[in-house]
Amino acid sequence: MAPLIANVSARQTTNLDGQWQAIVDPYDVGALDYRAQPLSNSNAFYKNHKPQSKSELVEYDFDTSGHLNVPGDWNTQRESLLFYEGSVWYKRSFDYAKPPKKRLFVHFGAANYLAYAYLNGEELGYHEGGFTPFDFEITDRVKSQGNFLVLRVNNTRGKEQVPTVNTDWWNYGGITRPVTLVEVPGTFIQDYLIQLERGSSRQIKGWVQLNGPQLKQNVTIRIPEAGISKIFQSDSKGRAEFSFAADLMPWSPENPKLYNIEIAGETDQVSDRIGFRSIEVRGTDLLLNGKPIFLRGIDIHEEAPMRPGRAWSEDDARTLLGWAKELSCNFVRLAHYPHNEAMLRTADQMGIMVWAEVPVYWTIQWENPNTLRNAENQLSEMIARDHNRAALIIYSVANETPISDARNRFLRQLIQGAHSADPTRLVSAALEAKERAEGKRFKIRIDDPLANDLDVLGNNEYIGWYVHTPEDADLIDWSSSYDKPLIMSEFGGDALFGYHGDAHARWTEEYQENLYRHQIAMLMRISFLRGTTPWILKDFRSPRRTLPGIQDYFNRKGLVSDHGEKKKAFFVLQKFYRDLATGAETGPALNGQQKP
Ligand code: GCB
Repeated sequence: MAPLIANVSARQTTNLDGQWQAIVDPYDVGALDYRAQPLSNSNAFYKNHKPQSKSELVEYDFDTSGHLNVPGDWNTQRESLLFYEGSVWYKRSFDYAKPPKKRLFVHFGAANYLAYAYLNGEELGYHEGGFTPFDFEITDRVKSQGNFLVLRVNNTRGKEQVPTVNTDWWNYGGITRPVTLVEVPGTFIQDYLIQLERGSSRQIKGWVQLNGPQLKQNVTIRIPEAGISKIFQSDSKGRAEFSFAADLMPWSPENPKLYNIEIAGETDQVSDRIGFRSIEVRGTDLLLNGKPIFLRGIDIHEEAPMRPGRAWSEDDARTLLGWAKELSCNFVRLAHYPHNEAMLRTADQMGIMVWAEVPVYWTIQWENPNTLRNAENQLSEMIARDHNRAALIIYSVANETPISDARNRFLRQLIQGAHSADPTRLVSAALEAKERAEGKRFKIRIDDPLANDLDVLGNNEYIGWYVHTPEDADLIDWSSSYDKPLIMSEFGGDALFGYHGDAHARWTEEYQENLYRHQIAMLMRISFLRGTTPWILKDFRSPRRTLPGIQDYFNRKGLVSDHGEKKKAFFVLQKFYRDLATGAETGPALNGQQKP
């Protein structure tokens, strides 16, 4: 696999989206023979072999096997594939007149979960992980006419994987994000980090990484609007590190200012839209551009807003983040895996801060070194893609993971990895706290050895749904063993849109509404709380949720139904967030600090 090319949309690209030929192959007969040995003869589907005579036996044919849309999950494109877990072979042909000195890459936004790539009957490589981009160099393999690109995508769940076999979301398979051919010069700008130095409001610090034979070059960074033009030299590894002062208008939710940035080497140039802001922790406070903030957030799964299936487009991002804006959010938690790049870029433009997460979810194989390598790789691919987005303030390394030495070791590696790949951002994880009864009240204490290593604490709780009644929230007191800010990263309960009853009838909008009211009152009593992301913006598909007539394989904790209808609790949260935003609600915890 080639190193990831940053900011693909700003390059010279050819889009390969659209209808791809597809063969559904539940037994992997296109990859393995009847002794389960890898195939490399004409029986291998990636050879796209055609019978050479009327007697030749060939048992597959892309041309007559039907099509699937790319990008798109396969589950919602054919009824027979809704629950499908296995392999699908995708094929697409293209011509490409590559100028002699240029290099060509094929870039996949994401394919869930394993992807095996082939061009013109030859293997290109393999990628593991369903939510991060990958690319292969095809400079020496591409022909001016008649190329065929084949991708076998397999979404079979495995214990050793990240995520593992057990989750609470749909295992959408397929090429779920765009596919592009990217043409670059022989030596090109592969990646760059241009952000404010941690803790500073005027020092830009970062690096540019070149790739190719001519690694020592002059590299210029220009910010025309700010009158900045700086020249640096890359070293023999193609890396130019820099630091310079700049007087820039800070990016914030109120004013999501983005600058045109031009990065030019001697052989290549690329431009981007980048915002500059600082994000820090001081005691239990979160400081955005030096001022205390409260994160008015919501959790989001990467599901399309108005149609079934995975979201991937800018339109999807605008609708989902538009609902968050309507709630008066300034923050979203993109659960439980890296979402598509359009979400991050749209959040940058709309002024919504982002928590981005890797799918280290529940109980994965903490002792397995391959599982750790895989998680580290997914984390670094996510960081590489998004590390220039001002909106992105927090990386989360885990969700609801049970405390053990092996888990602590595993997650510490990830925390360290995130800090060293990107020293500018904060690292968190969604933890779980234990409660104990004390007289008529209940005490919950944030106490997890991992908290020492995190910048910001996240905690998930389902008071009023899985435990206690909604009213019991009034009897709960929270404390923390750490002088750090807390984000209540999940709370909520299910309601079927349009299903009504009294406030104690499960699954009704009234139950959910009542739960939110008591939650909000409880949350406002937590002195170290600096953000909330209730679970969740929109109902989403989950194989765990079987109750007929209510769930029908949907988790119904959305504030918005899967058809985009707003439930009563939406308006409770909206009022709370509006009051916080205008200062009408301060709450004892916040000391009026949430403004501006
Ligand atoms: C959780 C998980 C989330 C689930 C949610 C639920 O704690 O983090 O992925 O979907 O609870 O609805 O139970």
